Amino acid sequence: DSLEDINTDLVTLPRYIIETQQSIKGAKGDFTLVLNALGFAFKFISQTIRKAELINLVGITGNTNSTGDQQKKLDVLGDEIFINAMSASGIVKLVVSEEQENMIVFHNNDAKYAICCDPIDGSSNLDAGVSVGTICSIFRLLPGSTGSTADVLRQGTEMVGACYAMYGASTHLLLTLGNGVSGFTLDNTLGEFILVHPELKLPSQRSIYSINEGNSYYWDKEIVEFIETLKQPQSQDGKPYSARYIGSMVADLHRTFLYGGLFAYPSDKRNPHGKLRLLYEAFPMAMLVEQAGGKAVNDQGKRILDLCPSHIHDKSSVWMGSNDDVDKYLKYVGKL
Ligand code: AHM
Ligand code: MG
Repeated sequence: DSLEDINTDLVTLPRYIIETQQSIKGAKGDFTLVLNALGFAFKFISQTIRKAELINLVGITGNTNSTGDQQKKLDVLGDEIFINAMSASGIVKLVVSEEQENMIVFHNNDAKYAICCDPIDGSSNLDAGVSVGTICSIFRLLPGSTGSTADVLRQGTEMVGACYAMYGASTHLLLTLGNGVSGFTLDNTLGEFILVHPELKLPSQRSIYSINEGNSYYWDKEIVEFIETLKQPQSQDGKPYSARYIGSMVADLHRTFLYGGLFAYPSDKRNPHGKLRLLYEAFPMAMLVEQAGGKAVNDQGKRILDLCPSHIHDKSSVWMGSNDDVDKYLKYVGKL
């Protein structure tokens, strides 16, 4: 590139935070510190993943996490990086992590925020170099709270923000503070997330479905039949839907944000609430999807953000993505 082509007025994540501070639901200036800490954690995890194979971090540790999965070394590291960054921010009171059975409460006296996170989602893909990500929901503590599960066992509509970082060919960050979705890409040389999609909108329709069809033997008959209808030529263009399933929620949804389509993880006979966890998978993704103009519901057609977990690791079935494609499901099951 010639020097004239260089943009000398980049919107970095810290600049974006300062400039949008006013529009954040119920947030004061201290929100800046939360997002700075998140940005740092994402950069640190990103760099660690990129070095992993060379410094022998791949492979399993032999421990199991709260939901019984085998932990990878990187899962453990990602979790530590994340928790330390939140603690050091001074403004986060508690963290719920997929990798920790119990909520972690810090001694930060004036802290006002609760963060729920999956530090490295899709980690079963790590050794094959497939994209993984960190997913977070952000709550403000209840008035007078000194940090308890009540601060996060709330409806999804109570989140003040949500974001994910995807560690792919580049590191991408999608963030919502309840006022649309902004997309950033990490500039590795500057060490800064740069705003590249100021108002990201999810396309309203795209004939792509993303679901683990290997589970179909255990699905309800209605779900099997609905997916079959997607494989028939569609009225809009005479073509069937395409199947795309990476098996890494962040990567499957990142594609959905950019191209559109339907992502689902339904319940089945073995998993009555599906696989994905509400607080740090379904909620933050549902908020981002809705803020980008899409829809997010459970098997029964109930809006994900209206659900309320009773336990920090509760799960929910999900159907999310383009408005018209989610509506197609809702119509099929008689919920529209
Ligand atoms: P994880 O949090 O243990 O990594 O599991 C969540 C992941 C999601 O990223 C992905 O959508 C899903 O599990 C894939 O599950 P499956 O392999 O059953 O299709
Ligand atoms: Mg995970």
